[in-house]
Amino acid sequence: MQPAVQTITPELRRWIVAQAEAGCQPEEVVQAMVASGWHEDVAVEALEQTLRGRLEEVRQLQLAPAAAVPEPSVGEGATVIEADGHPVDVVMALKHPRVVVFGNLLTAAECDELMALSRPRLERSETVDTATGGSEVNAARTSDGMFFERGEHPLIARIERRIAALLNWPVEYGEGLQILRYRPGARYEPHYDYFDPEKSGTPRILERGGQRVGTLVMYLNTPARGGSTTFPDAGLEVAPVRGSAVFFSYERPHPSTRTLHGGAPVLAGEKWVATKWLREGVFR
Ligand code: PD2
Ligand code: ZN
Repeated sequence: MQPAVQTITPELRRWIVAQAEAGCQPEEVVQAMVASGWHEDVAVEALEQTLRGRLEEVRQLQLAPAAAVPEPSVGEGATVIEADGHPVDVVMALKHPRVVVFGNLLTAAECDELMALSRPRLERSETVDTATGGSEVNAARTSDGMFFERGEHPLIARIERRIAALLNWPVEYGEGLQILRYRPGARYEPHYDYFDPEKSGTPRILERGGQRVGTLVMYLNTPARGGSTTFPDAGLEVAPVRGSAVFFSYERPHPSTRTLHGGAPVLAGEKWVATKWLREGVFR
């Protein structure tokens, strides 16, 4: 028996939406709720509220305009892209989700220098907390990390110019480069890189350059085993190979972009990556 005051929980909402999307008639849903102890009037109210809300969500989704996104010039079958004077190999491209894998984006010497510069500054990784706009230690990411300021070192500035040329996206729209080091067993649970529009802290985060619209993960070493970057919705795994990189873009902050991605556990050795996140506008 349900309590006298019956509240419409998120689980109940999800269940109602699932029933509706599976083609159940409203009367059947109400009947099922009544059979499991809900008062009929509360069941009808819950159904109405939930489906009205869902309709609004779907409307907003349809109306949400696609943002412009970074895009490398791979159109005419380019196998190499000259980016700020540095030849970058095009290894693989996927349309949806938009994913492009590059080879030789960074030289071995650049990878070594990035690791050396960041090593003394590594700390247990924090992620932006969309509930508050602050940052928090995230159990889903068991790596150590740090951020460089944009242009803080000649090497960083050179890499940022190369990325801007490669992805046709202004240097000023990029966040500072993030370095992550994964030890054996460390991983990064699948997630989206855009900021969840439903979270209360997101408007604060968006004041600095708007939404993230693209990600470039560059591999600074080749782990002995494991550590690929996975895209579960595309069945894609990108092997972490020193100097290569995976780029993906997302024109709206929504799972329909199929950009769910994670870092598979590192099974042997360490994994080092540098991530460049690209915003819609100038990141200050
Ligand atoms: O290190 C990775 O493979 C990885 C996976 C998922 C990095 C990121 N996300 C990221 O930096 O956002
Ligand atoms: Zn990510």
